[in-house]
Amino acid sequence: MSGLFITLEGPEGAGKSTNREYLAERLRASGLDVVLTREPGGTPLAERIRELLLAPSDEAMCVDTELLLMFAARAQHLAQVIRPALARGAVVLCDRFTDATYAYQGGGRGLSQERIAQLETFVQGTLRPDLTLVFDLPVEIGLARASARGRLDRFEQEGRAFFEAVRGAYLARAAAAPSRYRVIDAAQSLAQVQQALDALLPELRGLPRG
Ligand code: Z5A
Repeated sequence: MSGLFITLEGPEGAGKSTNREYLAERLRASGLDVVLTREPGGTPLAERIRELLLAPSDEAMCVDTELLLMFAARAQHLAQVIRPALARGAVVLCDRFTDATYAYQGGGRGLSQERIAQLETFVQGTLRPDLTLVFDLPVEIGLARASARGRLDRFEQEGRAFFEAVRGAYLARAAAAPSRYRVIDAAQSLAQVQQALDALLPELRGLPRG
């Protein structure tokens, strides 16, 4: 593979969706072939799995079902979008990936890291992101931003303790492997967050491919 795989992560309302287009445009302006995508989703079938995962339902979803659906969507996304784009040398910019599984299904739902790691290897083989940007902010700010958008999805209906665990899991992963993660203070104004992204651009453009 000769492309570059960059993922955007962070808790609720951190600004990933707001900033992913900005980052994609800045990288495209450098002449790079950028594929902007997201998880769960990124293909028609994976987007249908996303709908199952996000829709509030009277039937509680088992945590193992949730975990397997995340990886089912990921398998489809990898086969249809991510691996072909990396093979042709593109930069893949993905809004959430397996770090979200460790944070939400691991930190939030309490599933073991070992269980998640087994599925990660089964579905991804050795493929891991080259770089992960963690948009970090206090839970109460993220929840206020998300709730201002209106109707809450199945995850957004969780309580504060769930989101504190999610945030803690992201920060622990970033601290454990600092060469792969860059933590961005997402509580700042949008202009300041975008300045921080601009400061990362030389590094992103210069990352080794493959
Ligand atoms: N999930 C999982 O459990 N396991 C997995 O493996 C994966 C996902 C892959 C869907 O993800 C859910 O799937 C997610 C985790 C779970 N559930 N949750 N929660 P998603 O990424 O599609 O949905 P999301 O996390 O709910 O995204 P989000 O809330 O939309 O967050 P965001 O994209 O980071 O935020 P945003 O939409 O860009 O911004 C939110 C609002 O804040 C918006 O009105 C902006 O205008 C505003 N904003 C953004 N930045 C700023 C700044 N700097 N200042 C002020 N206001 C701002």
